[in-house]
Amino acid sequence: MLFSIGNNPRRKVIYDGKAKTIFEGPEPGTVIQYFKDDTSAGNGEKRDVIAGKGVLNNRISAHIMTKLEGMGIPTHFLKSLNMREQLVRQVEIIPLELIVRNVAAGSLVKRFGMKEGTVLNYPLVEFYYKKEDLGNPMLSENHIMNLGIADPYEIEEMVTQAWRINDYLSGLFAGVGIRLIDFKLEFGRIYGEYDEVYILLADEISPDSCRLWDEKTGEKMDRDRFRENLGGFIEAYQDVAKRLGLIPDSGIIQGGNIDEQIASSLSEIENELARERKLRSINKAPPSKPWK
Ligand code: ADP
Ligand code: AIR
Repeated sequence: MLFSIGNNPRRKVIYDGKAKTIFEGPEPGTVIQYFKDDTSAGNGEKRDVIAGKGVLNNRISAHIMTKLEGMGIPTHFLKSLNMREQLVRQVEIIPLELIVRNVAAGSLVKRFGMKEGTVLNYPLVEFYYKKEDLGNPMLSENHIMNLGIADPYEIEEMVTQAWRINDYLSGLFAGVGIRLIDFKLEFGRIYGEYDEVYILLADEISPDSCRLWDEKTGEKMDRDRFRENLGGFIEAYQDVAKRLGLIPDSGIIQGGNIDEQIASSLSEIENELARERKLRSINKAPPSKPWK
């Protein structure tokens, strides 16, 4: 297999993050996302390695991105390559985290003194600056424009997609007995031949980036299990994957060990629409260099 291991010395690392490594892709304009088992909280202050987390997140994110593409939301995801890797379009990441919230939890509770579990009257979209040395501060749209992070057209596109993603994902998870409390999105730009801009959903959507509560028991099924030392972390992630029908009911991780045979035999996920879709440019003006 051409792309099999994450630390293949022949492959160029573009970025080594807390949860994923980004490698150079096989074709121009593509990169490979390698999902690690490294787990962190509080911007990396608390860390651990939890066997199988990367495999589950790779699979869950590939599934969700493909579903979103089917809803007409352009994503970076192209196809899964193996149990830990996926081929995605390389984008210029817009250094923002869009957080969508349906229910008060996490930093919303801390910042505004709300009671955890309060259903929000109006789903909320917040922006945070993806800049760890500044502590990822919260931003307004006006900050985003003034700092030159994104322009009003791009902001509108990201927010519109965020609402649609929230509607779709709330239904997807409700269908398997899970409440979508909140989640984080990242978007990126790609440029067309006339320098027109297209916005794609990037990064991952998984229990690392969402808050997911069991509908009946209220049990947390996401990274808060790690943040709050609740135990049963990998079991919860595995349960999410099982309910979505992405792994067999017997699971792929037992007693802290991943069953490599089952994990590597999981069917591949391909986002056929991503190759076919004619992307919609959010260009503000007609192409400036039509002769190019
Ligand atoms: P962190 O940067 O917080 O350590 P990760 O470990 O998840 O996070 O690293 C993955 C990095 O790859 C993130 O910084 C993310 O913005 C970036 N990224 C995600 N999708 C793409 C893409 N399609 N093209 C380029 N970079 C991407
Ligand atoms: N998140 C925020 N930064 C990174 C991630 N993954 C996610 C959290 C949570 C949501 O964004 O996992 O689902 C809101 O986080 P918080 O801490 O602002 O309440």
